[in-house]
Amino acid sequence: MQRAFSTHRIRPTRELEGLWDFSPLAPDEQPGPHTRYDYRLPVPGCWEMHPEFLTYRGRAAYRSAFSLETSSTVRLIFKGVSHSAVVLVDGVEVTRHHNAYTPFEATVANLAPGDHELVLIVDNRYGAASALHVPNDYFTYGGPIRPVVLEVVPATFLEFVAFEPRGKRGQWSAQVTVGIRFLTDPHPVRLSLNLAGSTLEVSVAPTGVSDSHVITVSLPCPGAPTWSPSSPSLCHLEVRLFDEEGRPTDDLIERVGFRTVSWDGGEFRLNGDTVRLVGFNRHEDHPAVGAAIPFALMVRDLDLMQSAGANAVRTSHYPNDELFLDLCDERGLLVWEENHARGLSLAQMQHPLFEAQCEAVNGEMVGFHRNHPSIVIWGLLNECASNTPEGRRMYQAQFGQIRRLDSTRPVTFASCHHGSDLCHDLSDIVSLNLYAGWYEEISPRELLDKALEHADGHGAEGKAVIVSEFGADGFYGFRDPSRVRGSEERQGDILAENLQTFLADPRIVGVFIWQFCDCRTHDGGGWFVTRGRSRNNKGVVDEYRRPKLAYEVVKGILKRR
Ligand code: ADA
Repeated sequence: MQRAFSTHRIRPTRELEGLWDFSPLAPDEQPGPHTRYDYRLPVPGCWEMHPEFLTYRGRAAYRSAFSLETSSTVRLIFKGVSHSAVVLVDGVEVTRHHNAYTPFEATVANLAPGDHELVLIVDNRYGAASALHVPNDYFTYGGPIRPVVLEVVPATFLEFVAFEPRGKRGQWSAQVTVGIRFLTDPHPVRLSLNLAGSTLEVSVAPTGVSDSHVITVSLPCPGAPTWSPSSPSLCHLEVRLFDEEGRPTDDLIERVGFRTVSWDGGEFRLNGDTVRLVGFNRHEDHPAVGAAIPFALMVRDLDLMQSAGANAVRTSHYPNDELFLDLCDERGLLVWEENHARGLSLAQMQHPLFEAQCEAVNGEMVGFHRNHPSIVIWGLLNECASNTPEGRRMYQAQFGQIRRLDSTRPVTFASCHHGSDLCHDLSDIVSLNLYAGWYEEISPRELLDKALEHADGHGAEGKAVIVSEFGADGFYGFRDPSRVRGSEERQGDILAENLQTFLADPRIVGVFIWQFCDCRTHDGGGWFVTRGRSRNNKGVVDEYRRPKLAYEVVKGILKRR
């Protein structure tokens, strides 16, 4: 299931889910007629869920087929392939991509009627081609972890629709940007836009020879409902494309919400009202499905988070599945969505592909996800080298890129360099990861004061502050009356003290508990040996979503707020 609503009424769309042929590949092997596909694996899915590939790190080919009634142009959309992909249609490469957690597409023109072969070469190795996927405190799986979609498009089709709400309750209007793609010579076209009872017809006369044309229009929508956590009203924005005879040839439907976000004066406001974000950091991980989280499990995670009293979630440390974001839109859960990077050292940031791969992820994250009203913060580069001049240059570049793409949401990053961070002046909101009582033997109040004192002297003064992580290990089922480290009791104590301290401080506009569920980590030496069970055990529920004592502790505090 790719989305929670239909994105087309006219454009034929099918999801290529099911069992695909599967074959592991040698390092330089190209799939071809010689390839023996001895396995059938589910798509979406991760190969680590198959008993023979539990720890396989390498290359593999997934193969499927599709058939076309007539000569057609198809658009293949991959919602997430972990972690690098090469796509072949009938043996010819049509696109390649790095990063598990953002969508990408390939348009293949004029395919003949009949059967076609689709091969996806997936690589989950670390190394020279991979700056963002490194052995880390979460697990990088192998495979198409999110849906694959096939659309049949006309020679001129709608490429994207971007929505920006303008105004306020009772006086809403929309700024809508539409991308049109011409596979033949650009020619005049007509569009209609429908949103919240308003309609607009637009004639577009592209100039030049570019195969893509972008127009921006304004649509008054005075009657549009306002989206808020307590009343998450959504509207369908339907764009249609017409041929010269006035027949509709293509469409694109988005689901949007009218709301504003503001972050000046040390506050965080939604529709002008002060809101405090309270919630969890969440990894997309489960022992039975890896990172290929099915719809029912997304719903379960959201039920658990919301019934604990959360109004927000941070997609640590990568953009999430669009279906999850759809659910957040529907439920009014506020989302901090962040790009893909966790704890990279300066040397890792100096990987020759790092900047280009980040730029691509940022573009895809904002480009594909900007229409979700639930996303209220963009985050970047969690705990990377923001304490070095070279790191600062890279943070600055990425802040600039994201702001150029979207100026309607604040941009932040979560810092662990208390006392030495050089980037707080770049951030709209200052976000601090504070592990008082766990990594640091200090009270939450003292650690927060220490971190703020430095931050305020380095560009944070007057800015809203979020405690973006705090937490402690708690091994599910390990109860101990002496409340030792790792016991469920101790985890509950540490979370309670931190949470109560931060909630009592009016400057803190958001708190995100580390973390919602235990997650698998890289299985290695060095600091990874501190990860008992090769898991990050700081979840308030374990990897199977069984609540720990801490879940009830947090719920008790949040419900009393
Ligand atoms: C960091 C990091 C998280 C996680 C956490 C921990 O703050 O951002 O991904 O690794 O520490 O559990 O130590």
